[in-house]
Order: sequence, then C-alpha cells, then structure tokens
Amino acid sequence: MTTPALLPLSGRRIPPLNLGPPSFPHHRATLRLSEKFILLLILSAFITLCFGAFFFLPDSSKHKRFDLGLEDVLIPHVDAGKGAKNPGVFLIHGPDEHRHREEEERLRNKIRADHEKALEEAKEKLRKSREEIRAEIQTEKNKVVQEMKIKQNKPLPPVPIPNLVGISGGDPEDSDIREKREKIKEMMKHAWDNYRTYGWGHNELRPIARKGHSPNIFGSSQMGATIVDALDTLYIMGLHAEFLDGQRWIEDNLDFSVNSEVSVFEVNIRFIGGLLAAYYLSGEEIFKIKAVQLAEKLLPAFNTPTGIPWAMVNLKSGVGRNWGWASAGSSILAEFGTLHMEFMHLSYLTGDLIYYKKVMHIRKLLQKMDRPNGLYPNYLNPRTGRWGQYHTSVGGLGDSFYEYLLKAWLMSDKTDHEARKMYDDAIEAIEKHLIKKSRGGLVFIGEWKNGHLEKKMGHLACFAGGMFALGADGSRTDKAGHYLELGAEIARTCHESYDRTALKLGPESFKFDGAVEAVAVRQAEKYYILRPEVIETYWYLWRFTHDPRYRQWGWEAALAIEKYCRVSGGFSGVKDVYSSTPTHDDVQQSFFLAETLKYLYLLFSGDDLLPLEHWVFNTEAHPLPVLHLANTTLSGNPAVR
Ligand code: DMJ
Repeated sequence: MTTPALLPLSGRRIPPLNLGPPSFPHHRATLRLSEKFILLLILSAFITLCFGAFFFLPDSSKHKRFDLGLEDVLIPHVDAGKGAKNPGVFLIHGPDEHRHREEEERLRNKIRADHEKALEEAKEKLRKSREEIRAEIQTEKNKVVQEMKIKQNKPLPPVPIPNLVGISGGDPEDSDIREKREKIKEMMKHAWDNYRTYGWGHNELRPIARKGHSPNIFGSSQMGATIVDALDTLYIMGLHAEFLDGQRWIEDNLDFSVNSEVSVFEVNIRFIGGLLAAYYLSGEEIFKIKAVQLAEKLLPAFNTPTGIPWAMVNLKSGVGRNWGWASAGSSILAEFGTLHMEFMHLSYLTGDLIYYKKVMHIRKLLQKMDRPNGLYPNYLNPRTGRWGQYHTSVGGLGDSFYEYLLKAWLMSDKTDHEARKMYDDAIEAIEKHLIKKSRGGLVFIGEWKNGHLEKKMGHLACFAGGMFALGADGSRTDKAGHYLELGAEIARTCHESYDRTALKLGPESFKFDGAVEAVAVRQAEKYYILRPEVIETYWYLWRFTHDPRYRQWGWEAALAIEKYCRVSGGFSGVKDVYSSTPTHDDVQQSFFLAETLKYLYLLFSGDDLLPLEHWVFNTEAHPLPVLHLANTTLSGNPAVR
C-alpha cells in the first residue's frame, strides 16, 4: 500500500518546516533577511575590490582622475601658455617620473589616513549613547545660531551722534529731596529685582502669583517687555549692574523672528523707543541693531490700500489686521499717529528713508482729510481712507497723536513747522470743543461722542497737562502764558481725582456730572493700574514753574503707591481706589518701570538730568535726543534739513 505522503510530490506541495506558527509573513521575512545579507556581502566585497584595485591601476589611468579634481597638488603643464583653452587644468607628464611617484605615494597615504579616520569617527559615533549624540547635534545647532546672530548683528554704518547732554547726574542739593529720590530708586530696585527673580524674560510680572505675565499686545512670545522698557530708567538711576544684566538678556534672547502677532503701536513705543533710548544713553550698538531688526518686522503692517498701518502684525508672516472692537475695521489715531519720533530716529540712524516716508505719508493723508469741527476722529479705515465713528478724545485712542505732533516739532530742533501747525490747529479745536470748566471750577477735557460732549475724563488724558506746558513756548500769538496756565489747571484737576479717593490714587476715568466732580461712577472705572500720566504732568509743570506743589503732589502719589500697591513680590495695580482695603490686580505693568518711576525720579532730580532742550520723551517716557538736522542731512532728503 502506498500512502499519499510517499508519492512523488512537486516541491510546490511540500509543506514548510514547522518551526513555529507556519504563518506566511514570517516565512517572507526570513527570506528577505537572508537575501539582504547576501546582497550586503556582495556589495561590501565589491567595494573592497574597488578600493584595493585603485592601488593596482596603471599610472596613466590615475592621472586622468587627478586632472579633474586635485589640481592644487599637481604641477602645471609645461605647454599651458596664454592661449591655452583652460589654463587652470594641469597635466602630469614630463621627465620627472620620480617626483610623480613620490607625489602619488603621498596621496595614497593621505587617502588611507582619511579613510581610517572616517572609520574611527563612525565607530566612535556608534559607541555613543543617543543622549550624547543628541547633545552633540544641539551643540552644533547652537554654534550655527550663534554664527547667524553675529552675522545679523553686524554694525550699521556710523552717523554723527547728536549732542548727548545730561545723561547722568541731577543730584539734588537739598537732603530731603535727595532722600526722596533715593526712595524712588529703591522702589525701582524692588520692581526690577522681583521681575528678575520671578518673571525674567516674560513680558511682565504677576507680583502676587510670582510668575510671568503677558497681555495680548505683546503677542504670544516672551519678549522681555519689562527689560526693554526699564533699561533707560535703570541707566539714569545709576543701576548699572541691572542695566548690564538686561543688556545681556537682549543680546542672547531677544529674537523677533517669532510667529507672534503684536500691537504695532505698543511694540513701537515700548521696544523701539526703549531700545533707541538705551542705545543713545549707553552707546551700545546692540540696542540700535535690535531696534532696526524689529522695525523691519513692523514694516509689512503698512501694506494697506491707504498706507495707514494695521493695528497688529504677525512678526513672522507679516500679515496685519485690526482690532475686532475698533469701529468697522478701523485703525486707531493714537496708534498709527504715534510712530513719528521713533521712525525719524530709525531713518537717521540707518540712512534708510523708508521709515521717514511711512510716517510722512500718514501725515500727508491726515492733512488732506476733512475734520469735523477741526477735530480728528479716533477711527480711520485703512482700506477706504474714511473716518470710522466720530469719536474724538485726548485720552485713550487719541492722546499720543497730539503729543507726537508737538514732539515732532521739538525733536526736529523746532524746524518741522508743518507738525507745529498741525498741533496748534488741533489744540485750538480741542480747547474750543472739548475743554470745559466744572461747576466747582475744575478744568477738564471731555470726549466728543455721538454728536455731544461726554463730561468724562480718563486718567490717560491727564498727560495733556504736561503737553500744554511743553508746547507753551512757540505757541501762536504769544499764548505761552495761557497754555502754561491750562497745563496747570489740568494738573490740578487730575490731582483732585487722586485726592478724592480713599487710596489717594486716581481712577481710570472720572466724571463731571451735577454734584459729581472728578470722581469715578461706574465700578469698572475705579481701578488704578500704576499708570504714569498724572505724575508725568507734575514733572513737566515742575520743570517749567518750579512750583513746590508739584513735588508735593508727586510725593503723595509715590507714598500711596508704596502703601497700597507694593507687595513682597513687586508692585501691583488695585481694583478700586475708593475702597480702603485694596484688592490687587496682580500685574506689574512694564510702563510702571519705564514711566511712572522714571518721572518720579526726575521730579526729585535737578533739571540738568535729561534737560528738555536736548531730549524729547516718547510717549512711553523713553528719552530721544533732539536731532539738530541743520548740519546733518538724511541722504537725498532736502525736506527734513
Ligand atoms: C503707556 O504705554 C503710554 O504712555 C501710552 O501712550 C499710553 N498708556 C500707557 C500708560 O498708561
């Protein structure tokens, strides 16, 4: 009997050896591995053969290869004269065979050595752990980044530096004033040291939570806003170690090629203004370079149908847009109208007129526009070039536009007459339509809204006291005395807004309605977030009048800040200035270090520190020198001479 198993069968039908689960994929994998192994074996044998064969090739075939790539080690062809087609190619032949052989021997040795070295390196790599390899890659990456930084940070062409008068000093003779100034310096140390400890590199500090904080105006990136904003205050206070610490951070970390959407206005006044001021005060090139790098990133914001910039721009993509809440997609007067000072300095320092052209274009466009009652509305649509809602204010949304008209004139050594005229026209209209006296005799600046005057003044509008005083000299038909007086009246009103609270700190906004005078009514307007405007006005008034009341009012404010805003982790805003037990908002704003403490320090310093004939403060209190352009031209631009 024959069994089917003993019948001669074709190989196809022989079942596989059962060395485990007889699955098809396993079988295929086994075959593939062995195939691979054989292939690898053949390949390596072939490579070894080729490498070995190279050394046994006849001399002539090697010459051809040398002629292609190793010219530098060969001797020139004796016939290669002027007319030769390719005088760079050299051939080996001629009588000196011995010399050739030596040369080849040397080359062979070199190739062998290189080969062995490469093998050694490869083996070495294989011996390393994953972490070690990763660390090596990181080191390499860092090296490249560092090299790129050095390349990017190459110095700009030099320009004559303006006369820098009074960048330090101002020591008061009076011991009481000296003590007060020291106290302000100590407050600055407290604010800075805590930011250094708990918020370093973040934009701002949460002094109670003791961690970093960032409002959306700075985008999603950690750009060290407090460091940049505080630098010049540290400098004038003589806090040089802290200044250097900030400088190092900027050198090593401040990077603008980030995918982050920032406010063009805020970044301009705080960062570009702060960096430029730090540059002028210290002479350190890095600040100028960083300011220019950032300004380049802001330029795409101007790519709108009218040239009126968007409120926000993405630093990486250059895509811009406006705030969702701004009237029908409008840009805001106080934002696009507060670029002039910084952009003029950028053109001056770089010799590139682009910045100057951008801001002058805005000015020209505004000059052509119809102004209701001579007033500038706060909203302007960058697509259509038409005004949005007719809302005019010297406080939020409008404020620093007027300030920059005056300061453009001052900064140009009083040669930019166009800016002065625009300022004079604007404040005449403001005085006529917005400035009123309350029943109790307080002069205030209201807001024009929906066809009527709202009798409400914001803390932000309190800066105007200082502006009127600063603009008094040079005003029309010798109204200097009048404007100085108006500045003093605004200072008094704003002081009242502080004095009528429980904490002796002013609310965000206050009303003049019947019996209510200089007092906030709505709960949402009772907060104080360490703002500087009232103290700023005291300082300007002090400089122009030397009336001791301004120092006294400034000191009252300093004491109130110390008492109610100081916490162990820094300084915080308060939510209700009418409540004697303050609730903190837990934010230490960067402008507290840039402005509030700087103006307080200047208030208790001599006038020789940053004298106003030589310095103009941007709206974030960053001092920029007057550009005496009479002797310096922006290349190709006679208009600013
Ligand atoms: C600052 O950033 C500037 O002063 C700006 O012009 C208006 N507001 C804040 C401070 O309150």
